[in-house]
Amino acid sequence: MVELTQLPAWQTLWEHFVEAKQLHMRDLFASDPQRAERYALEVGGLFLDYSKNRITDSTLRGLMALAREAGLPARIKAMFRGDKINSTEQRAVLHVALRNRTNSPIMVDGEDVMPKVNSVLERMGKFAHAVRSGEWLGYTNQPITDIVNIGIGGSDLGPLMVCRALKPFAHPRLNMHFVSNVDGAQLKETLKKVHSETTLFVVESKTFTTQETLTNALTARDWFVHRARDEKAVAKHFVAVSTNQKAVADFGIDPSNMFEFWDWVGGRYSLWSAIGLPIMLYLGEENFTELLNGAHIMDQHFSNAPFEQNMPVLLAMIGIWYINFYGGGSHVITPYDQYLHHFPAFIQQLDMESNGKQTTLAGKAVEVETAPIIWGETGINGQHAFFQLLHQGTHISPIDLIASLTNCSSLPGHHEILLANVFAQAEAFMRGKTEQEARAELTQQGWQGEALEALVPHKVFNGNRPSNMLLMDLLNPRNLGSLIALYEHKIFVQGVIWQINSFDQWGVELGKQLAKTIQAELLGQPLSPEHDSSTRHLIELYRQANQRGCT
Ligand code: G6Q
Repeated sequence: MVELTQLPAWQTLWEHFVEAKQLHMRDLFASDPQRAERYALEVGGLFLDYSKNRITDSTLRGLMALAREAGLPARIKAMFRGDKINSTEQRAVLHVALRNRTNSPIMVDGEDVMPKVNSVLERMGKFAHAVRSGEWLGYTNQPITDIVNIGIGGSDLGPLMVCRALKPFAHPRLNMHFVSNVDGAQLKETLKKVHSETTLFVVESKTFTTQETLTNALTARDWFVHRARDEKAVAKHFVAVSTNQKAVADFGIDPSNMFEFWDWVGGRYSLWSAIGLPIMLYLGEENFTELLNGAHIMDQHFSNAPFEQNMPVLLAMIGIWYINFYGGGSHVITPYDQYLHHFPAFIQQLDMESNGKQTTLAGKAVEVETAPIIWGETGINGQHAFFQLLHQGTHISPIDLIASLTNCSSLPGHHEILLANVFAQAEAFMRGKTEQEARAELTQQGWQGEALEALVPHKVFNGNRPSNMLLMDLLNPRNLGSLIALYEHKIFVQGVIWQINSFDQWGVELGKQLAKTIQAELLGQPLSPEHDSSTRHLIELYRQANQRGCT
């Protein structure tokens, strides 16, 4: 594999960058009245306006050439075909199979995975129907009113984000709770809100060895058995989602209450699998299917559309332009939609755990920056907090602005304010305010002389700050499915360009290993001589505090 920095397109892009970095988007818009029209794209229910980026036709030509030279067409085919592209774990990467609505065969180790996928979906559907209809009864013959999902990372963030995003589609009887943190506060506060007789616990863990999840699940089980006074009642109130049947059985959950998935589903890509069970319970089978349909639309688009009109490829390559050429190592996600409150955190894991890598597939150190730091918050709140840095700070942080066009709020006036703000922010980022404009504005307000001149520099906005506008007609299951799949594929494309494996996560291991030793030491075992002085001191502080107790 030719190294990225040796590819001809990489060199050409650097030559182009020397000129391109002088350009201002104001001028690009002024010189091309068709720019917004030309740099826009619609896929399913998603509309992308990428015109407010520091790009020209030459930039896009160069970036698409780079994608081709980096072997992207072959890598896309390899993923969809079920090749073991997660090479460090020797696994296929097949979240696309989970939403393969055409059911075309996808082979892993000589076996078509589609029958297994469909059979688990069917079981999930039956179970969800039983719970939602009130047919599934708790140990005192009452229907379920509360579902508590216990899981962390990929076994939490996806279901959490989707359930919160699609709350208006939820069953009116059901309340959905999520417990991920091993800090007992989260479980304790959740258990205060629910009743053992009407609560269903869904324990989600791909490996079923994750300490946080198993600790929370055991505590929840004890809490439940203490109230039900009957071990057998657990079968009506605990189900598991895992790839590890033995560990589920050892934990005490009847394997007939287990929903299966497979090692070719990565944790952060797993909401489409049985890990989506809480989504199906809360929103119903039909809405879950719509979520899959939306993702499938994006999958088909991604694998078939020419790169120049391919939404994930465009977003990924424009991202590469900023990260690797402008040196902008941060990317902001701002939904102008309260229901998408958890979306930035979900994308943060998806991107940073996938592409936060420093070793290429060939085992060498990468020569370029990889994953940007992903951060964000609902946009309108962000405007009153961190947008100052985006407008006048010294970093380049491209921003994705996400909103729904149709006003579905029953509260008059709100949606217009929201949308006016998202459009205005994109315009302000692009256009900025020149010194001349700032001076004229202040003069009109009555400022003059030294006071005027002292204020002018502070009122200048350089503009030329990149943003992508992602719009949906409505935030519904189908459009959300497409939106999530868009980011999944964008991240995959960037991983291909950087020649890294986007589907492992060895970086989370070291801390876990060390925590095991420290946990024993907190409980009184002698301190390991291998600790540094800071860690030893921290452990001592813990011991002293716990001798004093909580009063
Ligand atoms: C995701 C990661 C990670 C994982 C959690 C939970 O891709 O691998 O976030 O999902 O560590 O793991 P389990 O599902 O095995 O409990």
